[in-house]
Amino acid sequence: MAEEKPIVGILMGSQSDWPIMQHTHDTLNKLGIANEAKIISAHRTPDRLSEYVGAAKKNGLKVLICGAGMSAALPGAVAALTPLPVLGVPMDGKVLGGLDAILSMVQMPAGIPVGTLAVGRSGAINAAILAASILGLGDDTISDALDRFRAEQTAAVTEIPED
Ligand code: RP5
Repeated sequence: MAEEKPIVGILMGSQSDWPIMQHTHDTLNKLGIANEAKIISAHRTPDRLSEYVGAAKKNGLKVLICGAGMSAALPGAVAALTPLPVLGVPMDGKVLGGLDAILSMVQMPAGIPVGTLAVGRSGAINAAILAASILGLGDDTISDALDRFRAEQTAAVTEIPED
């Protein structure tokens, strides 16, 4: 059977971001949302960035999720090149525990938004869930998958803490 065409692009500035961004990939898979992951750096691979993002909408991508650390320029540079929704995930485990990255991502100039999530694993998971919320507005299958995901999450929370 042919693979489904990705509708979410997961971009990251470095291979070293993958252990965190894998949570985005896994969560999108749980939600049944076709996705692809690419290493694209605003600073180290600027041509790859403009080629991929320039063609993203035409290629059927609907949301781009960008993980980056340190100066974390990737989501801003991506957002500058496309009208698609861009979500940013600041990396932890780098300098200043990710504070540098979140401040860089969140401080976009008016006119070019990046939806910035929490630092690290929580942000990576929530970026996938937020992408599902956006996509679910126009897709009942994704909307239903998100409802199920949230119901299962609620059912998994025990009322009494275990030893
Ligand atoms: C950013 O700086 C990347 O997103 C990554 O978090 C960091 C560089 O990491 P290394 O490739 O040096 O591990 O561009």
